[in-house]
Amino acid sequence: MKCRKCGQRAVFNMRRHKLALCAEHYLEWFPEQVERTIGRYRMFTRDERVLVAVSGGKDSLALWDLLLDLGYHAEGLYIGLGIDGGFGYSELSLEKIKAFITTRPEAVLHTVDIAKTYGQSIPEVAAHKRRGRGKPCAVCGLIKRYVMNRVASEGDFGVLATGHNLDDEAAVLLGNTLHWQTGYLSRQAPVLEEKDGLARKVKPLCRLYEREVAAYAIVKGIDYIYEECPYAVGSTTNRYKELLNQLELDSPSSKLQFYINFLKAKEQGFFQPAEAQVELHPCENCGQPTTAPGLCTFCRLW
Ligand code: Q46
Ligand code: ZN
Ligand code: ZN
Repeated sequence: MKCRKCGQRAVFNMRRHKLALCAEHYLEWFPEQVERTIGRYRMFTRDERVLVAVSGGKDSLALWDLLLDLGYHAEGLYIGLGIDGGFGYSELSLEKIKAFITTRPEAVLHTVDIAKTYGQSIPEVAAHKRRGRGKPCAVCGLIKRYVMNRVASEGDFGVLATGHNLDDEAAVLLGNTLHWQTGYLSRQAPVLEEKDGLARKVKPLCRLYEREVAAYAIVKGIDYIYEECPYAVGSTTNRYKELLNQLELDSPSSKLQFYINFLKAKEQGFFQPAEAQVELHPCENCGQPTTAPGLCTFCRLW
């Protein structure tokens, strides 16, 4: 297959666009797509400070690398979860991030190790709390959200960016739709605006397929951790991803259409947020915004 732009040998073929590109032109095409998404949803400008949540995986490292290339002020945040999974998942993730920043001397990395900061790793907290019994994802999600918001507010970052790609978003959308989670549907978006001290949350890769992000990371020479978090293996979200992959195989672009048409429906007024918007106030212990009276869910957990 030949590159549509220059006729050289193509390294990557995107069925959904009927577009094959060589390495050089793929490295041009991909950032253009991300830049377009950032502009289309007014995610942030070059004057804003962006905190990128990095896990050591392809999506977050590709995103960070790309934002630096595009001239954005993007600093990284790594949260050490203390997850082993028999192969040192958390340690390996941090190693990949450290290797990445040696290739980008301008990159600033913030790290928060959960066990060192709060006394217990994610699997340890999960084992002791009703909320996390059996599966630590519930406590993990809560803790990550809290730490991201805290670092963003302490470091004066107005924007928090995550590496969620189209496959992630489409899988979450499928889950929310199957259960008609109207509250979640009203909040699922490429941008969640800032509110009462909580940073704006953005997903600049939300219109790009997972395999497109992986191809970008590989062509760009970014070394990332291939293994998923051991607790993600066999998760419902992964099952939804498999279903959507099947669908995509039979009819290319269906994943993208599913997500994009959902966003269009939202713009037209479907999935309105519930009337009574809950007020946020500072937690009595840590000062972070919360809807819960008294202590926030994070402080209550510990
Ligand atoms: S929530 Fe669950 Fe993830 Fe935390 S424990 Fe791993 S899989 S990292 S996105
Ligand atoms: Zn080319
Ligand atoms: Zn608190």
